[in-house]
Amino acid sequence: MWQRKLQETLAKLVDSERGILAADESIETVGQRFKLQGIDNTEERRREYRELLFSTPNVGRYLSGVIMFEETLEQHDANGTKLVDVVRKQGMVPGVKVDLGKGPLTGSPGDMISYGLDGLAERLEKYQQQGACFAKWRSVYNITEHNPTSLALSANAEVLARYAAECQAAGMVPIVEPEVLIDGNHSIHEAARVSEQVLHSVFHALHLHGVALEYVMLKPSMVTAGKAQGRSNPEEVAQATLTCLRRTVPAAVPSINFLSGGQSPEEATANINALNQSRPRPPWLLNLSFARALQEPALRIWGGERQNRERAQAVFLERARLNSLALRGEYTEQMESG
Ligand code: 5MM
Repeated sequence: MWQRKLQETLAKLVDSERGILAADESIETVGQRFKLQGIDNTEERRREYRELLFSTPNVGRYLSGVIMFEETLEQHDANGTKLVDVVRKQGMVPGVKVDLGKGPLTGSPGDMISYGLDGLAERLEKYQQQGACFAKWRSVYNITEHNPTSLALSANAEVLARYAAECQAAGMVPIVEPEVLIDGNHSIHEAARVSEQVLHSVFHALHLHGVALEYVMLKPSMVTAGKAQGRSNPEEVAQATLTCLRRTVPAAVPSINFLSGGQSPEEATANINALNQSRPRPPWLLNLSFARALQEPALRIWGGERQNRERAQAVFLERARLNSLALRGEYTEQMESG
């Protein structure tokens, strides 16, 4: 029974030419993004902004789903339509971020652990009544000389697996998001080593908790050098990322939807394109679930001003279109100027 429900959601969500928009920034995170553009972080501003994104004409051509923040599930557009229904009318599936943020992992200085397992089953039930069909949980891993420790690897894998098992039991597709942070001066080889450890621990825990991998989506970081080293070459990123994924992710997983993690929009699109040009093809779809790399240009143009709304929507649609081309391996950087 639960398998049928999960399969129905996956049939709409897993799409070789449409990505997933992450619009699940918590109030604090959206506040940081708004502050850079001089926009007040009020509930009404957040509602207006999310309405702008979800109601962009034709955006459902390029996006199959939207990850929302729990506040957004209850909000309406200017005409009184629930934002969840605005998403649905575009042919996109509504989902929700269900972790409750993160904090220091006691006993492991420099590492973090995500919160939200207590009461999760009740919250999943509520989110489904509000219209969400899938969920997302993020765990975060720093790369330093000492991090992540083996404790951080096992503790975060454990919570990701417990979350995924709860979601499947509740009939919601879990997106499992272990984010290896781009911050720092580490090499791409170091990022590859850590990413392999992280994914290995996560899939071991998913197995221990009896999570059916056919009904899970993975949202990892791409393997890149640390931000202080500058932009990595897309072919190198694709090769390092695929090597890591082939060693750790079973073929049963239907789709891998990368986060952008602080890459520029152009860089993230070029990397997705290189991943999809790689041969031989891997067993999973190589897709995306970006927040910043899809939203940044539109947010900058909107700037909180009503008169910029249509221009911001046009820019958002174009970013989604270019990423859709990248999913087919048909994107070139020359397309950016046009
Ligand atoms: C890594 O963040 C996720 C993907 O976004 P990027 O493509 O910008 O890296 C994103 O879904 C993230 O989980 C949300 O922005 C929520 O973050 P917070 O920190 O507010 O929970």
